Amino acid sequence: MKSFAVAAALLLGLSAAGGAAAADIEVANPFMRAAPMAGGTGAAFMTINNHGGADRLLSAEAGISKSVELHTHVKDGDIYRMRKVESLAVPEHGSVALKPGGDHIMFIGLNAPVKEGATVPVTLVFEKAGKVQVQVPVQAPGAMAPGGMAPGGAMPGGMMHHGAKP
Ligand SMILES: [Cu+2]
Repeated sequence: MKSFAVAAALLLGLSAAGGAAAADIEVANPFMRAAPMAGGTGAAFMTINNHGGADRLLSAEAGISKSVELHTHVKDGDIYRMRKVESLAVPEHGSVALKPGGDHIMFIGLNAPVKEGATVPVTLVFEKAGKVQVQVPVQAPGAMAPGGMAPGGAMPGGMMHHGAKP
């Protein structure tokens, strides 16, 4: 019994001292792109600022699609392909930028078209900080940055190829 109490105290001490708390996570400039098709995919981008200890983004949850995955882009020859990742590291007192062409949150199997001007509630699930709610505004298709900035022209290569598709 004594060793159990010591272990419990240790665990309590660790959870209080280590890692990030939800209050340490601050999400800046979230946005996603309008997606015209039910059954299609969508992507959300944001900057995650961590004012606490090292943490990991484990998953994201949203009611707009069948599944939500964490994706990154990897170069495959001349083409950048999206690939699912199990988690994204959020460094101690650092930040992670989820942006077009890099890491992003992927919505797969949209229940309905996602319209420009709407707001999509997304829950980020962190290993240490737990759940963090983000309201993600929907911008024009192909938006590259928050605030309604559209790309100056079509991106070279246009559509991203989806490497994670079965
Ligand atoms: Cu993706």
